[in-house]
Amino acid sequence: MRIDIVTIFPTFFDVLGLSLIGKARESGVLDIRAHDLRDFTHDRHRTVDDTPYGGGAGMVMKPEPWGEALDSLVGDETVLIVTSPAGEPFTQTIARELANESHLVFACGRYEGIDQRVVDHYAERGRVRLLSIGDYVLNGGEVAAMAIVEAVGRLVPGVVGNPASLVEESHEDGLLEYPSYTKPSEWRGLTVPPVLLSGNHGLIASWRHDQQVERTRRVRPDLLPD
Ligand code: 6GU
Repeated sequence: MRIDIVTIFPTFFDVLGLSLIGKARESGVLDIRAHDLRDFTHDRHRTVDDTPYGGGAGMVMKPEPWGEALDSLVGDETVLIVTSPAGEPFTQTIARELANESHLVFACGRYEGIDQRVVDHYAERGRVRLLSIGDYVLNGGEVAAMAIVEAVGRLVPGVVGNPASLVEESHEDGLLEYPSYTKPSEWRGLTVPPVLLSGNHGLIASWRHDQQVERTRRVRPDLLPD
């Protein structure tokens, strides 16, 4: 999968050279490139923002640098992802959809966002998704894009070594994951639930499912059917 990221802070994405995503890049499974939006400006100050029409606080990102940057990257196969607190909530379901794509382009907004015509222009010509990673405000879309790249990237075949580890995770079956334990069997007076030492795999599976339901009911009742 090819991933292009357009941002005014391309070095933000240097951390994608680490860990599993970094290994997948070295092996060629993921081709991730960060591009500096300012390289698509033509004035001496490399200006990317201006004051909002209609007034108000803050600055808006100008459409022209975005148009030049995205024209150079977006093709017929591309899904353009615009990170925005006003976007649709990003979920594991969307991560699975995006993991089937061959090319993602991320547009990371800063300030009060990108001129709306940029989204409208590319939505008329291809596939665009406005995505938010949660109900809180970040200073820009970079951290959100990073979260989406990691959530999608690890679902691309060959990125996570053992595909079985992708199955029993929070959100994969609509529930939070069950609690996990490893050795020693007693630590600071706390013991491991005896069922996990029983060797009875049917009993363990049913205990884990109960734990998932109980945890989800307690912490995220919104995920459970009514
Ligand atoms: Cl995608 N961008 C910004 N700036 N803030 C956010 C967000 C995105 N998702 C949640 N908060």
